[in-house]
Amino acid sequence: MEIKGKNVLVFGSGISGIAACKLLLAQQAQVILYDGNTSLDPEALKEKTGEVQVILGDLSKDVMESLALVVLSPGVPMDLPVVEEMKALQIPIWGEVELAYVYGKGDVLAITGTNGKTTTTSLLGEIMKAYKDSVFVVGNIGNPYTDAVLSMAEDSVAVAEMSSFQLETIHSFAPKVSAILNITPDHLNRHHTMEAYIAAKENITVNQTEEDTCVLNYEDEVLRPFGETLKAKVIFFSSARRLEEGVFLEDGKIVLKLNGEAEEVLCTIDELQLLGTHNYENVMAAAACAKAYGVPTEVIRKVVKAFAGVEHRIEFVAEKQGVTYYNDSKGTNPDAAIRGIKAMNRKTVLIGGGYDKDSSYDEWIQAFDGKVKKLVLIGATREKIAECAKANGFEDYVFADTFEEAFEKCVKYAEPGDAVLLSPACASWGMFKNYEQRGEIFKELVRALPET
Ligand code: UMA
Repeated sequence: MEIKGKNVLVFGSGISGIAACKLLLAQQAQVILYDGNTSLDPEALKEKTGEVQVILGDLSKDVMESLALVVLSPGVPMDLPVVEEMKALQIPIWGEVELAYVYGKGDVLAITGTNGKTTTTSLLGEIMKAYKDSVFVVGNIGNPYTDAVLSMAEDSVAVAEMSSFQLETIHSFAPKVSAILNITPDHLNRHHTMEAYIAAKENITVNQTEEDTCVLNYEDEVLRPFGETLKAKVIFFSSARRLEEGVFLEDGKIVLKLNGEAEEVLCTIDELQLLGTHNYENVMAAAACAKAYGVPTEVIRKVVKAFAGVEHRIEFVAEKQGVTYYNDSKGTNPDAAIRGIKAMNRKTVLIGGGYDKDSSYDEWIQAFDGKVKKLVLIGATREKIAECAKANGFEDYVFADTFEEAFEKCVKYAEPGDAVLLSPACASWGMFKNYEQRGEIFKELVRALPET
């Protein structure tokens, strides 16, 4: 599509929207930046983007009818009434990822899944950087894909973390290698049904051909049969069994058995700095993606052994007065938080609760397994989680009105030898800008505690 001189509306003025505006201005489009939030400052937005028209609040029919294209930020739902109106007017609607893909250069390696995507994307990014010069790590990880586009060349590689929100609005996006790590319920308030959520994740493969590869978790009940339906070559990985072909964990070793070649040991799990089965799965997925792209095993081996994990994901913060503090602010859904609590090997005071995504908390509470000595609940979901805890026979919870109060309560309940874990099973929205900010504030509070 030729967009030079045409009116293009960017919906959402967060980091994706700002980056999309800059890319569109570079293509000489007439850019309108639109946001539903009327309390934003148009001048401040223009300072970030350059010469755009800013519209906040209501969007008139006249403006809508003048549009050649709408670029949607990931946080904007496709069933919002104003988006429905745009669809009715048959205005093409692209997600910010689609825009980046259309104008980007080089190959894309894309990773999705409910949990583990940030760790896997970071690790694959590191592997690719050890192998090639021009590598961009982009997407849901916090770096808008459109931001990287103008720096890309034909030999560039984008390693992209893709959320279900982003995958809902792609059209031609075709990664050379894709991976779906796992699918468990999340974001049901946005997608409404599990089927729609699964469909969004599976969309990552929709434009792949026989030339491309899709890496899938053999132990995931949705993904195993899904592998049978794909045009792309499939590489399975498994943490629970030896595979005929694929990447698997056996006797504490990560084994590569690919392309009909002799099997080789990538590393033992003792050689990794990452802990827990879910992390071994992330390593296997990243290794499978890198092998599919032709990276030599030796390069992959060196990087996976050196990789120390990502911030906000079961991150050790400090030991203060004999209590160990862990930041798992990235535990934004019950499944991720189950991994957080499972990683604890001592009595734990746990901070939970936050934004309501219509999740069910039963399995998370059941995973406490006698380890949680006190659950400190915050945010919109605190009553819902308390009810669920009671129904599951867990009554050691208290409420806190602010995050600071929750933290003070943790300090009070934790005794030497215990852990304090921020792993809320909920998104941060409503109390914080994002999970990073929640994690940073937690770490600041920990650091401010006296040493002894
Ligand atoms: N807005 C509206 N109307 C709406 C919704 C939003 O006008 O109905 C406006 C808001 O007023 C705000 C802007 O849109 O000004 C925010 O846009 P956004 O929510 O798309 O946020 P960005 O800052 O662009 O960040 C997005 C991703 N956010 C979401 O998907 C909610 C970031 O993922 C991502 O890092 C970034 O693009 C770069 O790709 C964050 C996230 O929480 C980390 N992701 C979810 C997750 O991981 O679970 C999916």
